[in-house]
Amino acid sequence: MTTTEHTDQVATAAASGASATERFHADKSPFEAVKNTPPERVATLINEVLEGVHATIRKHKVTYDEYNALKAWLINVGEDGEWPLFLDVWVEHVVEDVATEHREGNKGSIEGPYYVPNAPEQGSKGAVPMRENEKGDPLLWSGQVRSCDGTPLAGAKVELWHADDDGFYSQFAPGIPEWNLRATFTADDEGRFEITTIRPAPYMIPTDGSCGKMISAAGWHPWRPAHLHLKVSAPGHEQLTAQLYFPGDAHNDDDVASAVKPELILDPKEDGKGGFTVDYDFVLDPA
Ligand code: MBD
Ligand code: FE
Repeated sequence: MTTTEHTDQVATAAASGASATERFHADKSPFEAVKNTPPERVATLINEVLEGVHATIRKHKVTYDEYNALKAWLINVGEDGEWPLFLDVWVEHVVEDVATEHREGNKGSIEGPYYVPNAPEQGSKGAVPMRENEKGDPLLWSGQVRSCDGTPLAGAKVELWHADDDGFYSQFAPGIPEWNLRATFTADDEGRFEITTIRPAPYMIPTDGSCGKMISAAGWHPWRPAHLHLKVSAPGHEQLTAQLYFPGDAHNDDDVASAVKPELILDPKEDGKGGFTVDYDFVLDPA
């Protein structure tokens, strides 16, 4: 098995997949949310997906070997716990587009599989929890949360989570403190916040799991550009889920998860001490 060395332990696709699957079961109750969906809608959606599959089989004369390869792969995705990863990488961006197309405020982006609620509260100004010698270029980010009409949103919550300088997320890769690079900030009376963190590394889909095998079988690449994940919320407003990116990243134009939008690329300035400062504000749509 190919694994990535990390501290004294190894990050395997199956271990991070199992954590992501467990996280999903713990935080979301999807069957509750859709239990009143009318049968006609359920039938329409399932039929259209199946018709798409049938059409592909006929058009490309899919063989029994290929059908069995698909069957084996689908079984393995579940065994590797990689359904959250697969769906968030190849499907969620369209759900997100549809869910937010009415917005006038900030563009959002997908949540992905690695959000954990209730990260430690740091007030309006502070550093995200990090290790004593956390690797990565320091980043000081100042911003303000406003409503669409320009009103500052005092007390808005800014939840931030991101990968470390090796591209690993706490609680999903081994050997990282529980809340490393995860925090909740509360905007001050003017809706402002100031966050100290480090620049994350690009993220690579694990190559030893089922998603990685599909990627290499198709001749694709496994990379997401470096990104910060956010959820921004304030009473009376729609919650914003977003990601922010860094200019010049090799994968801003071909993110495997199709989740980059030009409005979400930061404009960091060198601080002359090896780090960066950046300003980025959020505008939330009234609910
Ligand atoms: C990530 O870090 C991520 O943000 C997404 C969407 C999918 C896989 C890994
Ligand atoms: Fe991510």
